[in-house]
Order: sequence, then C-alpha cells, then structure tokens
Amino acid sequence: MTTLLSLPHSPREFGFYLDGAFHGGRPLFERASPAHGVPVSRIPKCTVADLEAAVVAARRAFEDRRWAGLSGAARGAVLLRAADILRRRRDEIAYWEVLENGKPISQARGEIDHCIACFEVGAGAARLLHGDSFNNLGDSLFGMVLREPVGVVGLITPWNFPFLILCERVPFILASGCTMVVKPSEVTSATTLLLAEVLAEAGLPNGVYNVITGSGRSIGQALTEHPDVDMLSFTGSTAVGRSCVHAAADSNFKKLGLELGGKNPIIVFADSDLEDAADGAAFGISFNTGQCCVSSSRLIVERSVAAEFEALVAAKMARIRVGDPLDAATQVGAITTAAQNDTILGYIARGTAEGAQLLAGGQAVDLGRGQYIAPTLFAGVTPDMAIAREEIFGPVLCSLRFDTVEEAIALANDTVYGLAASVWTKNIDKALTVTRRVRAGRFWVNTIMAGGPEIPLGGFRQSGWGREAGMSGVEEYTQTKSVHVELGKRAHWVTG
Ligand code: TXE
Repeated sequence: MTTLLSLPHSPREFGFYLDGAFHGGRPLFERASPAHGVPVSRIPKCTVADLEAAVVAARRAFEDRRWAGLSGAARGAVLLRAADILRRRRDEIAYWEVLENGKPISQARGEIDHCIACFEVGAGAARLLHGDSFNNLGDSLFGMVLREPVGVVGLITPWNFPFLILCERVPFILASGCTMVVKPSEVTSATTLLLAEVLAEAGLPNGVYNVITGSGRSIGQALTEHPDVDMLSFTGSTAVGRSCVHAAADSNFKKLGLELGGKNPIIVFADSDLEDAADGAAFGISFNTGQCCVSSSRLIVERSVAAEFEALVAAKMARIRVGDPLDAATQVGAITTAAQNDTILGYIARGTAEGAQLLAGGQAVDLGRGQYIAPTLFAGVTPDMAIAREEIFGPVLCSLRFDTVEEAIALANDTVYGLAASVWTKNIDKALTVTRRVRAGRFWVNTIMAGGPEIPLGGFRQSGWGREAGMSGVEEYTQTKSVHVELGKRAHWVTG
C-alpha cells in the first residue's frame, strides 16, 4: 500500500532572511517541480545590496559576541532544540525538498533524519571543542593553543542535496561560534529558508544565520569576492570551485572549504559476494538519480566475473522503481534541472558513439510530465572515453575491467578527482591494500554510501579542500592561536 502526496494548489512565495526577519519586495524566480512541471515556489532575486546588508548583520552578530561569547553548552542547547523542531517538521521539509529537487519522498525523509543527527552531533561538538596545551616547554614557559571561530562564513550550496548539504555544515559552523550568510542554489532555496524559521524558534540570536537568495553569477560571485567574509564554504562544480579560489586570492585571502566533483570508483573482486556488490553498484549510481558527488560512477570489475556481474547489475537496474517522487514507493525520481537532464542524455549519446555497449537504461522515461532518466549501464568502457573520465552527475554507470590488484588500483586512481571509493572483496589483504592505495577522502568496504555525521567527509585532489562533519567539521570553522605564558621572572635581554 503506497501513498501519493498531492501538489500545492498554488506556488508558495518565500522571503529572504536577514538579521532575524523575513523580507519581501524583490522580483521573484518561479521554480517548477522538475517531476511535475508545475510552479511550486517563488523565491526572491536579492540584490547585491541585500547581500551587503547580510554581511554587515553577520559581522555585527559576530563582533558583539552574542553567539561566540556563549558557552559551548549554551550553543549546543540551541542546536539540540533545532534538532527537536526538525523532528517535528520532518515531513513538511521533506515535502519541499521533493517539490524543488525531484527526489523521492521516502529518500527525502531519510535525509531529514540524517540532518537531525547532524544537529545532534554539532551540539556535542560545540561542547567538546577545545584547543591544546604544551606542558613541556620548561618550568618557566607554558604554551596553550586556543581555538577561535574564524568569523563570518559565506556558505554556497548546490541543488542536489539542498537541505542535507546545508545541515552537514550549518550545525558545525554554529558550534564553532561563527556567524554566516547562506546562498542556496536558485532552484532549491525553499528548505534553506525554512531552516531560518527552525533556528529562530530554537533561540538562535538574530544576525547569526542569514539567507540571501539569487543567482550564482550575481549573489554567489559577490559572496566569494566579499572582503569582509572570513571564510567561504562552497559545494558545487569544479569550475565554480576554481573561480572561488581566484576570488579569494583577489579579495582578502578568505579561508576556503570546497566540496567539488567526483568520478568515484566501485571496485569489485571476483571473490566478493556478487549479489551484494551488484545491489551496491545499482544503488550507488541510482541513488538521487546519480546527482550525487559521491555517486559510484566507475565500475571497476575483475575480468573473470565481469560479464556475469554486469548482467546482475543490469537486472537490478531494470527493477528499480523510477516514478513520481511524491509516491512513497518510488526509488528514483526526477532529474533536478533541464540543463542537467540535457547533460546526462548528451553523455549517454556520447557513450554509444564512443563504442560502449548499453546493457541497461539509456533513455528518458516518459511519465507524461517532468524529466526522468532510466538507470543506465555501459559495458566495454575504456579509460580514455569521456564517459569514463568526466563527471556525468546522472544515473549512468560505466564498467571497466581489470586482471590484477595493481591494475584495479591504477584504474581507480586514473582521475583528477578523489572524493569517494568503494571496494568489494572477502579478502582482507585486498580490501585494505586497495583502501590504502586509492586516493579518495571517503571509502566504503563491502558497502556504499554508509555513515553518519560523526565521521568527517571531504575530497582528495580536485574534489576539494577541507573536511565537513565530525570534530573535523567544527575545527574547520576555527583558527588556532598559540599563546605563550612566562611563569616567574623573564631572563633579561639587556644586561650589564
Ligand atoms: O553547479 P554550480 P551547476 C557538478 C555536476 C553538475 C555541474 C554543474 O557535475 O553537472 O556541477 O552544476 C552557485 N560564484 N555539481 O551548474 O554552478 C550556484 O548558484 C559563486 C557537483 O548547477 O557550481 C549554486 O548555489 N557561486 C556538486 C552553487 O554555486 C556560484 C553539486 C552550485 O552551482 C557561481 C552540484 C559563481 N560564479 C553540481 N556560479 C557536488 N559536489 O555535489 C554558480 N554558483
């Protein structure tokens, strides 16, 4: 028995959030549900002056210590209250995530549960955040390392996990004592604005969390260039990540956290549980329609079982339920933007043109409205093909074959990225050798996309800089100050 939620009767108009209040009066973007083609939200096109006002508010809230001056316990209490409010509003926030992003409602609800956990872990991190001390500098000198919040943080988020990516950062930024200005993706801003209501109800002081909506080219770019923003956390394309680095260098050398693209390997050995691994491979590329920075998009499979394994994955893919994301039974929903839909279909055409063989999917799914693509598997892929090298950001898995452990490792590392990887084998030597030698910030052994906000996440190589979540996630938004204390009388320099 499944339930199908209904669409809103008319699009909801949102205000932007500045210094503790929602504001209107700006021209509006209209966002249509990518799964249904009907307008669902209207989001303000803020001006650069609005951004300026938000940075001023965040700066004021930081400098007067209304937030940074509280104890970790007091900050943690606000985060725990926010977790409780999110629990109460879980289904509503999940619903807005579906309307703007197109992901299945059951998945979206699971993501909100993960977000609640992020707030709980953030609350603990606020209480545990600490520096270091040096008691080994001799009896006359004592050393301390203090951790201080970086200051005003700019946060730019993408459209694939609008609320989850936000919540993997916001509680940790708040735990550190920083204040922030958030610029969500222009196509998925609603839940970032709903979080403002949650945080206000939880007791967060005004000016600590501000949301300025608008395009990446105007508001996003201005945030990256702003001379009074101390740190920028950006999640999105590698191209825009590069422009953030230039903007930081040309403005104030703001600290950067970057989570960018990936072309993540899933390495399957002949001695693995092939049924388990096939399910992992189908899930790893189809989850969130493959619009996931950690999607396992390169299958690297041992030649002796490759044909059998590819057939297993293709059979699994054919059974995945692609459908209306408001239906609780749906496993794969819509592609979030028309541009992304074109990109994915373009890569599928390119894969065929490059000579790869289509074993599953390979086409759009027509549900009468919205944009959907069937989970797709290409076999016979070679490392030089564009589909093997470039981030497709869609449900398209490319299968490459290997004979030896060394070859598997070399293929896995044959990319400019290094975000995530997965290895499947029952042999501990192979599992650990591959885990140690493949360059990736997150690793899964005999599983995929598992984990919680206790464990840090982030990328190697061109997948980014820095780590989010866990204690690393809060430390990321701090800087250290080394303090030296003389005990007793200092030995004089001027003598005689
Ligand atoms: O991302 P953009 P797009 C990858 C994925 C996808 C491709 C393009 O391969 O196909 O990027 O997606 C803001 N200054 N990922 O074009 O443009 C923008 O408003 C500052 C991987 O949508 O990078 C949005 O808020 N900000 C990824 C955010 O950047 C700018 C998630 C991301 O949009 C800006 C998304 C600018 N000049 C896409 N231009 C991941 N790592 O998960 C845009 N933005």
